[in-house]
Amino acid sequence: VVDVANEKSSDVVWHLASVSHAQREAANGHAPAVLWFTGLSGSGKSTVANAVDKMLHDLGCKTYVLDGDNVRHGLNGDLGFSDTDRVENIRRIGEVSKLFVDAGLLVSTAFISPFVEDRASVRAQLRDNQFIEVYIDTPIEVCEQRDPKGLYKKARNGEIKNFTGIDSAYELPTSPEVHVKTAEQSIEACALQVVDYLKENGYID
Ligand code: PPS
Repeated sequence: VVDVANEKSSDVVWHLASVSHAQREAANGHAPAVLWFTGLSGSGKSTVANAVDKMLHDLGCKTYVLDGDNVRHGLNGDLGFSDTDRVENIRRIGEVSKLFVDAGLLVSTAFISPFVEDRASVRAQLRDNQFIEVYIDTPIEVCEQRDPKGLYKKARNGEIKNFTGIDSAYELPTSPEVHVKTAEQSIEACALQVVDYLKENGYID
């Protein structure tokens, strides 16, 4: 029995774009890329990503932020925090990021994205240099002390299961393009570190 609904139809034809990548890049005045922020809950991913977004916007770049909590209310509202759901969460975000990059934007994504393999598959789907991994490296003790949503407390009490860093894995990035330590410098300095990477590598002027 063939499940027709799940088969990719041969009637689906990929439309060629009438505006080229080069034309989009020239109009935007910068190269497109995804700034993939990864790190523990409470590490500062969203805060640094939004600070970077503001700096880039002020420089005249076309930008957007995809944020964990927001996306989980909409597009990924059907997903929880099992390993399988986290894999699907990141797969979908990867696809959405690819569309934003195709549109010529500098898109910042702020998801824990705990598994090396999932981050690697998003990278593999983009062209060279279009995936910039930004590791928000904040010790778990600091994240737990910050505990902005009270989730670490709940995880320690057993009220939340599968909490990253407690009873669910976070696989460390091995060679991130940018390595940010929020416990050692200000948010502004962290954001500047990312913006400087983009300048030094010719994404922006
Ligand atoms: S993942 O692992 O990439 O799929 O997670 P993500 O989509 O980034 O969602 C993380 C936010 O969800 C809240 N939350 C949890 N995080 C980790 N583990 C468990 N079990 C969990 N339950 C809820 C938490 O607020 C995370 O937000 P951040 O911004 O990371 O603190």
